[in-house]
Amino acid sequence: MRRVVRALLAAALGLGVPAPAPAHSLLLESTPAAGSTVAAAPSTLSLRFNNRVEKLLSRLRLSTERGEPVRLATPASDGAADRLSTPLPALAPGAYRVEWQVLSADGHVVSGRFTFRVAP
Ligand SMILES: [Cu+2]
Repeated sequence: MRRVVRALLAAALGLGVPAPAPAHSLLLESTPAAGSTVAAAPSTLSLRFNNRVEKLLSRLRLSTERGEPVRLATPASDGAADRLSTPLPALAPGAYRVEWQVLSADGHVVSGRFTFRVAP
């Protein structure tokens, strides 16, 4: 009896385990870099991933340290397949938060966030 319960439990848990995903997107680097302070306001926000991302189904969001959204253009659909880039408006000195969400080549949605600072 107990063995049956254990087997059922294992089967139920097994359903929740995702298949191995070698093509899962990871953020490798960005400009500005995560946690960095840049001396001059950057003109472009660029994120590089470990593989191709579906740009039309990916999102970049930027907000100030007070949580006010900074309006961004749609990430460029040209350029390298593993990059998301968008031109930035003139950023005042202060801290900014980048939130990204991408659809990986393997179909998984991956998201993350980081901050950078524009020096006064
Ligand atoms: Cu994945």
